Amino acid sequence: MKLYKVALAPNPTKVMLYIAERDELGVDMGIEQITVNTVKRENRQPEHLARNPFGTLPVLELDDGAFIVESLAIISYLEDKFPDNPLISGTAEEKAHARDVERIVDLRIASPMGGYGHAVNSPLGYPPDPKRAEQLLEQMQTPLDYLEDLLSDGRNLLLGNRVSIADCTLQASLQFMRFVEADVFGERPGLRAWDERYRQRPAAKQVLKW
Ligand SMILES: N[C@@H](CCC(=O)N[C@@H](CS)C(=O)NCC(=O)O)C(=O)O
Repeated sequence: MKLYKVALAPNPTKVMLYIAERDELGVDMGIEQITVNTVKRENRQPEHLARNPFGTLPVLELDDGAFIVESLAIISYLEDKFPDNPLISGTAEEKAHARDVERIVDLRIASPMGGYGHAVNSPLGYPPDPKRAEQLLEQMQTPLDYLEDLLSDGRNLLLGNRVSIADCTLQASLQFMRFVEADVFGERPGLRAWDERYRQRPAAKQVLKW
């Protein structure tokens, strides 16, 4: 299998962290990782559009030549394909909670965070937009409080003491925040401590460049 990815971008980084975490758990999925340079617009060239008509990353190419083009679908596929030591584990209720928290992180935090980064200090050169930045920051307050509340019982990671896909999704977006020198956590010591802890993990040290 091949993972087409690019460093720094949150959705590919989410999958790269997931693969590195599974690797730490002893699951070698044998995935070759290939960079597609988005700055050079390689993701909009016919070669990549043949893999994914939407031109986005990540893309997982299966051994039979099929492609999966959504980051969460890639993770779900790898959970099914390599069922030993999965990241989504436990009872049906625990698995539902793990997926729920990941969706909350992705849809309610990571998504506005991407826009926020571009509104304050766009690496693609978009002009600063303080009004939009303020609106997006406002949108993130309730979900950030939700995570701070989860962490208030002293757990190490978002779902407890075992790494989850929510940790991967949140950290992948925070790398982008660090790159654009933005900070959305405010007065949330639990999230700040989680961030420090997560970045000490071998998977984080291997994948994160910022
Ligand atoms: N819903 C998709 C979103 C993928 C996505 O938007 N990827 C971004 C990087 S984080 C991308 O490829 N952007 C380049 C482009 O759209 O040209 C997923 O979860 O994989």
